[in-house]
Amino acid sequence: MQINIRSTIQPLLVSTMLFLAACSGGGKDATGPGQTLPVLTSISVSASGSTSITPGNGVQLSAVPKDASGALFNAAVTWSSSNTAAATVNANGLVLGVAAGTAAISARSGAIAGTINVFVGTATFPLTQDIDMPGLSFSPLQADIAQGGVVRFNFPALAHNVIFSAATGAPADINVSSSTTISRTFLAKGTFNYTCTLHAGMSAVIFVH
Ligand SMILES: [Cu+2]
Repeated sequence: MQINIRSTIQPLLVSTMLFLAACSGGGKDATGPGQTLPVLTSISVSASGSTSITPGNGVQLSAVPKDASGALFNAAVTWSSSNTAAATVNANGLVLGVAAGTAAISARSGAIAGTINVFVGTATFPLTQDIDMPGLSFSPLQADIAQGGVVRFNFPALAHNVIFSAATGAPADINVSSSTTISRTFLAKGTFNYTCTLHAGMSAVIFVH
């Protein structure tokens, strides 16, 4: 990118020196006789992946500053988000989804900026989830469900129980059971740990979103 500027400047050197002597100054907007030094005209912003993301997930953006002819222009950019409640962006253009919404992510250098819209959707979680009990364990060990979702505890021939840790909105415990399926509905969002008190180390967790 530096090469573009130099290759334009050097042929201009003699005439520019005369020009600068007359004008005393001249930044990158200075013009020499018959020629114009390149100036930053646009910044194009692109994404390495989908710009529809979910909270907690991200997408990498890149910015390409260009001059009027479309050639690369050497300029550092500053990233910003129009809606940090929906998505944030770091100094390197990495966007992180925060919550549902839309954010215009901009790369700016002086008066020139490029923008791309990022859409943050809420992740969808299942309304039903089966928990099996192979051996002396719950499976899956971690389950994510939507608020109001139902978890079906599938008890094998070997007896277990399901005892929830104290938590607001935790459903009723399930007493020692075998060869049956017993469901619990999770009406509150939160993290619900549970154990089988018959078997040491047999514990798992349900995240309600
Ligand atoms: Cu058990």
